[in-house]
Amino acid sequence: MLSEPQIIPFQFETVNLKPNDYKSEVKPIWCPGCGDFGVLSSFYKAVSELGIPPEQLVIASGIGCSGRFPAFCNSYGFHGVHGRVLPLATGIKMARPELVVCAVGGDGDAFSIGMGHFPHAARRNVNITYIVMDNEIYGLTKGQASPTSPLGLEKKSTPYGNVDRPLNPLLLALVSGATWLGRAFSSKPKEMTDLIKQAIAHKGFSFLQVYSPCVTFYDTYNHFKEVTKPLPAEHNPADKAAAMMYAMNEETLYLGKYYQEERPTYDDAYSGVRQKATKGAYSFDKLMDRYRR
Ligand SMILES: Cc1ncc(C[n+]2csc(CCOP(=O)(O)OP(=O)(O)O)c2C)c(N)n1
Ligand code: SF4
Ligand SMILES: [Mg+2]
Repeated sequence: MLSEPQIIPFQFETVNLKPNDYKSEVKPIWCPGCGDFGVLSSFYKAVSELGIPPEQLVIASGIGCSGRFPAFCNSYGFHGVHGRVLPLATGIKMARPELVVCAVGGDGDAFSIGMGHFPHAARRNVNITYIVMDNEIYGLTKGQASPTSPLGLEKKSTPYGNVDRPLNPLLLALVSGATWLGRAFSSKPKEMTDLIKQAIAHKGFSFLQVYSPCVTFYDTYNHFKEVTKPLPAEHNPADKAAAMMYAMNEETLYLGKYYQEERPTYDDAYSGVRQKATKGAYSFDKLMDRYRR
């Protein structure tokens, strides 16, 4: 069952635009059938239904096929360097807290080179939305194993089978302190749109893992159709232990909203520090006083 997102009071007037109004003039160059097309369509729909003015929306990305995402959106965008999307998005949010900031990227970008940033963004509860298009492979560099590739996967970088156990992004986010967690599948657009809306509407660090198959280097459409299932209707997203239990299930991969909690955000906490810093012992005026005497 789809749930209504709780809309945060945005600091701007919402607008009435169609999903197509969020499309840029740049046409996606993904391979036909790539799951990322579905994620992009759901994203257009989600921001249109939330009424976010394009000039109040920033999309930051890392490097990978998925990292091309901001170019296809009529909004502000920043295609950063590999693995650094979270510091980038954090900086944007700290400098312009009134903007809606979304970070997007792939599983390699997020959990290989960018891994050091993930638990920290989660524990700080930066008020941004992070959408990881997880195809369990490095797509852009033509099919090497990633940290979410299954054991035994035979690909160019693992011709005798992958011996690295995959990590579990949802569990990692949960234990690190993310305050909103969900999982979607690019072939389930309605549910995915609803989850993107909820993730953006949540005040705090929202993490959405989207299974988004790479048809060219690792076609997992049939696999995910078989093993995914909606979270049971009775699951209470305030129950962290239950969220953990569902996230640990490796046979059935549950889709939906796993967890949500309200906790002060990093940007709010930092605005308190800023206020103190302008008046306290280390304020610019107080420091300058030393030289005025
Ligand atoms: C510093 C650095 N190291 C390595 C690369 C090469 N590189 C580009 S994208 C990528 C991985 C892409 O995989 P993923 O993040 O899963 O994105 P996908 O293409 O699957 O969407 C790598 C290793 C790079 N661009 N920069
Ligand atoms: S290589 Fe894979 S991830 Fe990249 S655009 Fe093609 S299908 Fe999508
Ligand atoms: Mg990938």
